[in-house]
Amino acid sequence: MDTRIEDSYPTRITGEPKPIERLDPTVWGGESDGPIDAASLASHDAKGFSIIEGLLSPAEVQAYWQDLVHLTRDEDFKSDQRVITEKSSGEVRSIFEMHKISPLIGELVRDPRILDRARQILGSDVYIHQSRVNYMPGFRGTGFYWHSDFETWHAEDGMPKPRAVSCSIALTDNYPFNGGLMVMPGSQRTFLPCVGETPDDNYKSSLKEQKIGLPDEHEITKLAAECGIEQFTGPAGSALWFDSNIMHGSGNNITPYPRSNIFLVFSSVENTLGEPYAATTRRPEFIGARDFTPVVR
Ligand code: 6CS
Ligand code: FE
Repeated sequence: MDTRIEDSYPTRITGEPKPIERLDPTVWGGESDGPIDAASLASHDAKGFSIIEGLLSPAEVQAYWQDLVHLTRDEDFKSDQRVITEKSSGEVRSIFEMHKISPLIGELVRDPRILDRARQILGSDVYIHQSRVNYMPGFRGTGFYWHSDFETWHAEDGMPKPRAVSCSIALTDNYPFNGGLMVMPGSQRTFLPCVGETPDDNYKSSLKEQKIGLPDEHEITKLAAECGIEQFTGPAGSALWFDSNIMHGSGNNITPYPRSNIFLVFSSVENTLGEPYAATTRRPEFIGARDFTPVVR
């Protein structure tokens, strides 16, 4: 009997990658399932992302920012495996599992302004797949090349479907010139398989600089021509909700202004992780959580 699990989104392949049309919805809930009105829900469904200015107040953001500054100043904490440093400068690039490290962020995931939107978009109870802060420091902050998060979460964490959504909250002002996140509107409806086998312990290098799981330039060019490119900019406290499979990336930051954002990744309790679809071993749980307990207020 063929025990291989059915894989609707094969990736990390050899040979010629062919785009796959997404089989799954972008928005799973309806207007009556939460705070997002019908027009905003329809726009998120079409574009795969939505922006809410002022989701958090400046005072709230200041508290989260202080938490982050305190953490990045703690030399001992820098040796924690959840802290990813910049390849060149050694400065903090990301801190994972922030919802467990920071009680404030642990509360934020339960905040109705966040939780109710995640449940509405995913149309079910939700669990936290991953949380992180991407610090993107000034002068030497390096970006993230074009990619789909779902491609990695499917290949390396065993996430079956793109029934997950990220909420990126700006802790500092996000400008076009300090590494603001770029997205291709509507690209979430196309799954781009990537060529190349997943190396063992790939996460030890991919979180510093992703080399595997990147679509080829020809496919990125076609997608950009079809979808265009938009950018998330806005004052601290603004939030970008984006689909797990939207093509996105960010440039380097050589300005004096850090572009530090919290990322909270919600997945549906109908979309729990199995075995990796294209990797030999699971990634650590601080990257791909395996506690599928629904987040409740
Ligand atoms: O591998 C991951 O889970 C991470 N990599 C990227 C480039 N974005 C999503 C996530 O933080
Ligand atoms: Fe990403």
